[in-house]
Amino acid sequence: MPAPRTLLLTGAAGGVGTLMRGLLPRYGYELRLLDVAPVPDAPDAIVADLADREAVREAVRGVDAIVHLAGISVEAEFDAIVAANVTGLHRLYEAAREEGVRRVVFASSNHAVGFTPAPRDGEPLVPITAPHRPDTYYGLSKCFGEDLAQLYWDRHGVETVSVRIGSCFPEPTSVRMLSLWLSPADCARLLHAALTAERVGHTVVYGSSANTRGWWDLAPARALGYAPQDDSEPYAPGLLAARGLPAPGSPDDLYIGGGFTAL
Ligand code: NAI
Ligand code: 15L
Repeated sequence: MPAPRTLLLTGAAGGVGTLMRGLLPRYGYELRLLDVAPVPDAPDAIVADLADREAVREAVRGVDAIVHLAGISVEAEFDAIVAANVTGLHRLYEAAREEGVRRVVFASSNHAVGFTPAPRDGEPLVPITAPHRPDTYYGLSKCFGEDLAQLYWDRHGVETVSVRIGSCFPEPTSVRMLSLWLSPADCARLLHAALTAERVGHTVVYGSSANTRGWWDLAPARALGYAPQDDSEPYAPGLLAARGLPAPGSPDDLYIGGGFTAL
């Protein structure tokens, strides 16, 4: 598809949204911002809940693509998760369909496959074909999101790249994150690849940097044109000295989802 120019960035007030507001314009995008919370230093941002059908439809009108980060990003009460991450997501896709927006990048999560065993040294990387194994209601909502994206491709021709983000923060802050870290710069690279790749249909990829201790097969993301430049390894000596390896049999030792599997 032609490179999108105008993007709706939902969740613009959040952690990843704030980082991407700084980085995505370097790729030539013009951003329209939406969040239920006010977006600092962005007086033009749309302050609206995903539940607000009219506001969401107006927000998507005229954009070339959507980067969808908004939603509850941790474990919470089931009803709250459903409102934001299930009903809210449906509102967004309906608006995209109605307004003719052809490409969405959906922020899925490692917690959609959180009960997948973390590979040991020498074991194969986790393939993208690994089945859903949500570790929380939050992870379950991301499984739903991936399936909703598939439905909107098959039924309505709205393309999506679902990115199962590992841990996107300025730096890794735990030993587990050494395997899952997605640096902000690599996140922007991956979003750009997902926005510009041809004919993605619905494609699911893992989203991490090129971590020496990485757990995931990044081939599907690389096939979109993603070329990660960062590696968490420089943070390893400090984190290991401060925290040591996860205790054998602990959630961080056993599972990709780490502590979420024990909430
Ligand atoms: P965050 O919690 O910092 O930001 C989420 C934003 O969505 C917030 O600003 C919040 O106000 C907004 N929001 C929540 N409910 C909303 C609603 N009903 N309507 C409109 N806006 C709403 O989360 P973060 O860390 O920035 O994550 C962004 C996305 O990426 C989330 O979907 C999260 O699940 C996903 N993700 C993030 C990871 C990370 O490492 N930060 C890892 C895996 C997935
Ligand atoms: C996520 O899905 C969360 O949104 C984020 O806050 C982190 O907890 C991340 O996963 C992680 O697993 O490190």
